[in-house]
Amino acid sequence: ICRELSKRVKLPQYNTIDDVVTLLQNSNNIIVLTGAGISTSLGIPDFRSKTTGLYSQLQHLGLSDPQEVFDISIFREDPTIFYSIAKDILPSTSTFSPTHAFIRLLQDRSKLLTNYTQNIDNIETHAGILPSKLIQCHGSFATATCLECAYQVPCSAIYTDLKSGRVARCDRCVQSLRQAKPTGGGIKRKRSYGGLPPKSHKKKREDYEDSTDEDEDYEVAVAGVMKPDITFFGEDLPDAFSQRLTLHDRDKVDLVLVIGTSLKVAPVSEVVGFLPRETPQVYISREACSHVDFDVDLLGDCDVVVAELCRRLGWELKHEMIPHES
Ligand code: CNA
Repeated sequence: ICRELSKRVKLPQYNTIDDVVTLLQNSNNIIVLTGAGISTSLGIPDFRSKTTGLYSQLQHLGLSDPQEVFDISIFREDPTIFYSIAKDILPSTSTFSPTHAFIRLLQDRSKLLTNYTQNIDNIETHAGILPSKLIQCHGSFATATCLECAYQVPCSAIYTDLKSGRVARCDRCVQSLRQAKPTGGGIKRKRSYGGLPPKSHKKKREDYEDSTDEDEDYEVAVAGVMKPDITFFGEDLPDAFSQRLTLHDRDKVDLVLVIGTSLKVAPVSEVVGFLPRETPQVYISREACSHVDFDVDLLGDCDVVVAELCRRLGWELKHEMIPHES
């Protein structure tokens, strides 16, 4: 009850951008909680921005709810839905935004406790955020795993499939299908049709009997589906998320920066309320977050806001997207 009451009382002493500058100067255990908004300047759409967000572009898939693209039970039923849009959120760049550079700067200045990112683009790694400082709450595109046999590969192995919108299949499953195949080769192919094929297909089926290409097509078509190791709705978050938060960070944190997220996806949306209320909480995003009462809202483009914070702090934030003062 005390926590709930205190949550409603805004800490009075922090209101302005200069208060945030002072907080940044004095804090040494900062939690930075990030979302898709920190990567939009790199051309990766977020989910919920009104005209540019992925959800507004998904109407054509005929889904009742665009979140279904990332629903694990729907993925298991029909992975083509996810694969048809994966290329839109797949990072094709190893660059990072000024906001990623800012988080790296906090790390270099020994001020970063943990960067909890909801992003799956793995760009924090390109920016040099150390694995020991990074929790990828929703996994990432760095690796992919077979739903059938749990074989894991780096995502580079299925990159071509992701880019072309084709469902990636497991190499190891393809191999074992080949090894299990009887020498005649025809039995498995016939099972796939579940009975006699329509007459019009007969010639084609006969052709299959001697066709290596068709054998390969079949083997690939029934092999295990590769799923990038991102956390879909309906899947558990990595254990490291709650372990780090409860056992490592909660008692140490002295400042919370929430950047570029609508805070609408649980359980990450509950992190701010879970941390001690006496810890100052700052929100940096384009629009205010109506369901969380932050001490300070710095509204605007996050790259611009962090550049301005660094300018006032006298910290050099090196990035090609930030104009240099002459
Ligand atoms: P969201 O719900 O789309 O919210 C993004 C927020 O950022 C919105 O409130 C925007 O107004 C704001 N925003 C967008 N661009 C900027 C900008 N340049 N400066 C400041 N604010 C900006 O996305 P969330 O991250 O809150 O939702 C969590 C989802 C999104 C996670 O499951 C992610 O996996 C998922 N996602 C990740 C990526 C990525 O990895 N880059 C891309 C798209 C979606």
